Amino acid sequence: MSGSTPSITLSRRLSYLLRHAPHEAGLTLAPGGWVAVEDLLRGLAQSGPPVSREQLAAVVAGSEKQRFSFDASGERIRANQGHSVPVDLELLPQTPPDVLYHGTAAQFTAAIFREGLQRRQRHHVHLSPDKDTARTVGARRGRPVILTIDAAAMHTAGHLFYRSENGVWLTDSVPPEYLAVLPG
Ligand code: HQG
Repeated sequence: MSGSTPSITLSRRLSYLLRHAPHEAGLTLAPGGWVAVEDLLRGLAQSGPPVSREQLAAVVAGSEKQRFSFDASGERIRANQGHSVPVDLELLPQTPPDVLYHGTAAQFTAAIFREGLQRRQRHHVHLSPDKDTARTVGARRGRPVILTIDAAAMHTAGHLFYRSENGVWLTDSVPPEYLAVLPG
């Protein structure tokens, strides 16, 4: 992509391979979404410009959204969330904060209040604990609208919530009765 720094380009390649198309680099995600670093580096070299271990480590450490992580040994890597390929991230259900936020764009709100929030291509609906993140996410697609989610009521009603390693809250869907537009 023109104008992107090498680390953004690599971050995008990693997101693509580790979340959406591991097979394109000959990779298979193990439970938890893990792949061996060695296999990833080989797969990257086979599917585009080669990448060194140091470059990989720099992108993982430099990702402001902590999109990727190494395991404790440093020999395996995964995307923390956002997958479209089937993978069990082995997250445990957790009690969410009472209120969570979802940033979307104005053109989607009518459908969202009809059908609820749906996970679309991803494994889960992504929710954030803060409004600013929600606003940034919503602004990617149009005029941002921030929705509040009554996570406490959903939790009481038996909906499961998971927290990914980078602080994003995940759930299967949010029915319309738990949603409201944040004024302003
Ligand atoms: C919308 C990025 C109509 C939903 C971001 C969203 C985030 C509906 C879009 C992370 C709908 C799906 C996730 C319904 C949901 N009718 N529209 N019933 N239900 N939608 O990208 O939450 O850079 O799959 O509001 O920063 O926008 O990938 O989800 O607009 O953290 O690390 O359908 O992706 O992070 O879009 O973004 P997405 P999202 P990364």
